[in-house]
Amino acid sequence: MSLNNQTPSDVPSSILSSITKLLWGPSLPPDFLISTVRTAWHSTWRLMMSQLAPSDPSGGYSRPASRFRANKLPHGPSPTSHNPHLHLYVGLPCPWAHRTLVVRALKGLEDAVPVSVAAPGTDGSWEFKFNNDVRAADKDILVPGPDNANKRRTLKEVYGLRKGGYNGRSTVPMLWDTEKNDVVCNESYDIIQLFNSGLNGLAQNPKLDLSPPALKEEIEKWNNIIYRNVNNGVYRCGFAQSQEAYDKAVNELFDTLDMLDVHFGSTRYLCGDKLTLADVCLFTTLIRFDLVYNGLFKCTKKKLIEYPNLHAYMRDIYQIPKVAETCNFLAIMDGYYKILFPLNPGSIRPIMPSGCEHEVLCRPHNRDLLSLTDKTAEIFVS
Ligand SMILES: N[C@@H](CCC(=O)N[C@@H](CS)C(=O)NCC(=O)O)C(=O)O
Repeated sequence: MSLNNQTPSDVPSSILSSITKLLWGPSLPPDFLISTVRTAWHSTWRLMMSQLAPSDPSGGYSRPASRFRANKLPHGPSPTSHNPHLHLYVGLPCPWAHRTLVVRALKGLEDAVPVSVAAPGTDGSWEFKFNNDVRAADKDILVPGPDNANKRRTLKEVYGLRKGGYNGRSTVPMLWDTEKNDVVCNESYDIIQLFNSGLNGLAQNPKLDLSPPALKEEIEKWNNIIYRNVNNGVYRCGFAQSQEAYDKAVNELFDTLDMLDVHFGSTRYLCGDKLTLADVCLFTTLIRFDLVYNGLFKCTKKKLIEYPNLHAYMRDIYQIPKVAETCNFLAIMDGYYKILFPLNPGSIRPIMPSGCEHEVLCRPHNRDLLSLTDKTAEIFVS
């Protein structure tokens, strides 16, 4: 082919192959090619991972602490406030934000706390959509949309509106005070505690208590195990930067899932017959397990569907009225597979694994038979 027939993109590769021929003959020695590319790719990967996921010296993922904690905020709304001017920012792929959507739905806080749903942009930061371009099969399922409170383009801009500005990570979930124009809190557990008991004057379901005093200690015990080994455990697998760190995380994760599967053989929810905040926190990780963590985060020892009791437990919670509408599977898969570039450079979203479909999750779970007291579901959602 003459140079004149070449497209512009052919030219650099033709120059490269001429140089290669001059230096090495007809082709590069394979060892040299592989070791050069491996070194370059590995250094680039390490650099990208250090931005995505800070690690400790052993290569283990070390999650940064949330900056705005409800209990530390001097100007947060009074928990009993009747007009708290709150607005919730979430992203659908995020398991931490998903907790707040589930508790908001169960407590019937949709009118009291309006929501704006952001979507991940190509650089991983959260942005708002003006046309709903993340499709949902069901019209009731939440989809990304505009910023209904501040009319901004990105979540970073919203964080930046607070007095004194903000340069840190613009994470979801984030609870915003529309009167004071300030961040109330960006830590999911604080937000679900506030939704559970702090806004009962506005909730359609004020009697539902997902953290009753008698169960607080047990809830905390479960949260401590599940946060480390499961909620953050899947991230410790996916973001591990050494074999040693991955092995530790993956063994702790599956040991805990094995233990939970046994536990759920005789108990309906984590703390007995009553759904609690600890169940909500476990649910939002389980619902993503086969969809994204099993493949992308290398949580490969087993699929969740291979755990009969855990899978039925997840279906039980999925089938509580209004919970399924908070689960947008396509947005979850896109959010992980298309955005976490260092883990999936080709950005190809795999086909949905069988067993993750709405129809499968609606199959009978028969877990009400395990309830010791009231055999009917404990959750009454208005
Ligand atoms: N500890 C926080 C974690 C929140 C979090 O890490 N959110 C992620 C999405 S899953 C995020 O918004 N990341 C954006 C960023 O780090 O810039 C919580 O529980 O609320």
